[in-house]
Parts: sequence; structure tokens; C-alpha cells
Amino acid sequence: MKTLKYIFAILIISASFTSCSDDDEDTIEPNPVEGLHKIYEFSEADHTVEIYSAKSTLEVGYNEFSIRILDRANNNYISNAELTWMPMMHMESMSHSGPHSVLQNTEDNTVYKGFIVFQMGGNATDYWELTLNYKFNGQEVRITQRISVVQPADGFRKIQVFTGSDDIRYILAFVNPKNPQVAINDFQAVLHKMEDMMTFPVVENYKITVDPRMPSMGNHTSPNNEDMVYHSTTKMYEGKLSLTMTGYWKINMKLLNGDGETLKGEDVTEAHPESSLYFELEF
Ligand SMILES: [Cu+2]
Repeated sequence: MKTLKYIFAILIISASFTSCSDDDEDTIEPNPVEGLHKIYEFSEADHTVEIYSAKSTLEVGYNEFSIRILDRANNNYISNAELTWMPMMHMESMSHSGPHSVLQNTEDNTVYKGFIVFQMGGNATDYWELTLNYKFNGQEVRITQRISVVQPADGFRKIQVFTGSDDIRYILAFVNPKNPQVAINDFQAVLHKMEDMMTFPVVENYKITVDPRMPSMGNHTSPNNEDMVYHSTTKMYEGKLSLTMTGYWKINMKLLNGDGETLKGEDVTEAHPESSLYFELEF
């Protein structure tokens, strides 16, 4: 019995020593995927692809991804993967891709980041696949996996696919604020046009007007909103969204081209309480 107690004492002491020395080390790297959900993990013979997202499920609309590849031989995440990707939706009558960024190697060079806008969700017959192309130990690898894309749980509109008055097909997707506040929020969205089933270039230098309304309270608006304009650094449309109270807001918008012509949406008036171009949120 005494021996056992002695052993326990040693175990406890050594455990506390270990944690002490851990605390003292300032060389510990911040976890580059901290706070993200690992939504997929694809195991190949000698390596594993890990796919992370801010939300626990992929939703119709704008989705941010962080991807890294674990070399299981040495337990290191590789930094020379030259990772590219292609989302594809397979529908009964046709297949198409969706707007997506290139993947950028970030943080400690092992996390590849990018976004995909899913225009629609999967169902019994239609589904999304994600193809990843990368280099591992000098070999070109291509994997294709089915991924699940669902409608947002709150049912609110965070993306709109529409034909402009110029007969071009556009996709506008909400990016921020992810956690709206009673404040003047930074407002961000991405705008792409559909050239064909596979090609969705970013639309630059248009303008998106911003008019948030509370339909349940006389359709009042808020002061100090700022229209969204294109920023070449982020490749996004950025403006200000003023939310003066919590509750349900409809964010009415108009899309204007470089000549100031309205391609989609209308002004909100007494007779016309909402624009045909809008996002919704509730907080
Ligand atoms: Cu589709």
C-alpha cells in the first residue's frame, strides 16, 4: 500500500512538472485551426487530408475552408502541396461548378485557405463533389469526395442567384457580419457572374446599395449605412450595415454596374416595401 502511494505521488509530481515546463515554453505555436470544425477527413495510404470550416456543416452560400495534409510517416503537415480544388454539383440533367477562390497557403505554411459559394443544396438525386489536386512526396494526387451541402438552419437568405437587366447571371453571397451587433457592422459580400457551368469570375467595380429594414416595426430603416463597393485587396464588396436593435432585418439592396445602371433590385418605398435583391438576418 505504501509503495502504491509512493508511486502515485511520483506520478502526480512528474505530471505537474510536465505541465509546468509546458507553460514556461513560449515556443508553442498557436493552433492554426483553433475554433474551426473538422468537417471531413480523407485518409489515403500514407497521408490524411483534413478539411476544416467555421461552421460544423457546409451551407448554401459562402463557406470558408481551411485544408491541411498530414504526412503520417512523420506526423507533420506538409507545406509544398500546391493544392488546388474544384467543386462540382452533379444534378440529374447536368453538372456545374460554383464560385470559388484559389487556395492560399497561409499561417505556418501548412494551412490552405479559400472559399466556395454553393448556389444550391444537395438532395436525394443532386449532390456536390469536391476534387482536390496536390503534390505529396513528389507524386501528383487527385481525390474526389462527395460533400454534403444543406440549407442554412435558420432558413434565411444569405445568397441570391439572379439574372440582371443586362441578361447576365449573377451570384451574390453574404460574407459578414457573421455575428451581427447593435452597431454599425462591417458588411461584406462576394459577387460573381456565371460565364458558363464551370466559370464564375469575380465582378469588379460595381456597387451594391444597402437599405436594412425591420418589417415587423413599420419597415423602419437605420442611419449611417454605407453602400458596398469593390475592394481589390479582398476581392469583396465592402460597406457598412447599421443595425439599431436586435431582431429580424431584411437587407434590401440594388446592384449597379459601372455606369450606375441598376441591374437588379428596387428602392424601398411605402408602396414597394422590399427590394427583389435582399439578404436576411436575425440576432
Ligand atoms: Cu446545381
